[in-house]
Amino acid sequence: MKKKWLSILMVPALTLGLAACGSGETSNDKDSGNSAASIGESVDYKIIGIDPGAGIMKATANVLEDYELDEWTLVEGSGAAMTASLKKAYDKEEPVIVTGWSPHWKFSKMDLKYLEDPKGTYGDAENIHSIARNGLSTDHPSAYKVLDQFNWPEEDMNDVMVQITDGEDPEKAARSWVDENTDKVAAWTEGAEEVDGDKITIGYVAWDTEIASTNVIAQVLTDLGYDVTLRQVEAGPMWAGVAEGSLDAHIAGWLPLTHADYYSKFEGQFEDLGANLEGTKIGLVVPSYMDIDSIEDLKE
Ligand code: PBE
Repeated sequence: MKKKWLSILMVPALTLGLAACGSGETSNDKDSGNSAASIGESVDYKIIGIDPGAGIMKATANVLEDYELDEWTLVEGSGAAMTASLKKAYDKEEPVIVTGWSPHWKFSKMDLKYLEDPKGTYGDAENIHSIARNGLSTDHPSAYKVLDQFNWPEEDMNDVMVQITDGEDPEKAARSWVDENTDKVAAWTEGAEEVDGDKITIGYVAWDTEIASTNVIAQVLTDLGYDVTLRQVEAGPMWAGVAEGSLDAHIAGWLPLTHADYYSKFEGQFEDLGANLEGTKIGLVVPSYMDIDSIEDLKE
């Protein structure tokens, strides 16, 4: 089936007088060079980004430089605005390019692909780390123990994310996951004593991955007797908050590369409790129906 957007792409190609080179074949011929030009025009040379503090924004700025994509703009927004733009384009089979990451529910709801990154600017697979403020182990040993023992595979996080995407309230989605996975939760709380209403504040950024994980940890700590406050902040203030002690912890450290700047800026002022999820990825994500495979295809 010929995709709708392919015919849309022919219009700019025609106006540029390039159609003669490839005519009907243009969109399917990756070597012609014409399809790359058309891709840029078809999305107005825009990559839909997220919040400016996200590590993926800095990485994507580096990508634009490394691949010499001078005519391209990285549009700032939010995680929610990015998925809304993606979904809107996807439903109409229109071209769209977003900054994306895994795990993420978008891959279970849409047929998407990462653009290859032959220069490796986005780095290899990473892990998500739990980060505690200095002194947490003595002030709140039970919470510290839970955060230290917390780890889950991508599929579990995805279960929670998908529930939230389907309209469930994040707190309720986390609650039902915790209730249904008591053995996994028991491993995280092993050896952690119950407390009596001790206050603890966890920071997070409104990325879908972190909304899911942070709400789950909040439920687990609440069950242990903590009075948990979740504070939604930007990425910079999240790292700074733990370093300064206004936040007790966050479980959203994408390392070693995505949050490398924050990590080195505050090194010594937090405790890295290690990975809570292994094998994450960041990159440029497009619908599978788009006729490009590599970031290099964006270059004219
Ligand atoms: N993310 C999701 C974040 C980390 C979590 C990839 C959007 C970032 O880029 O900083």
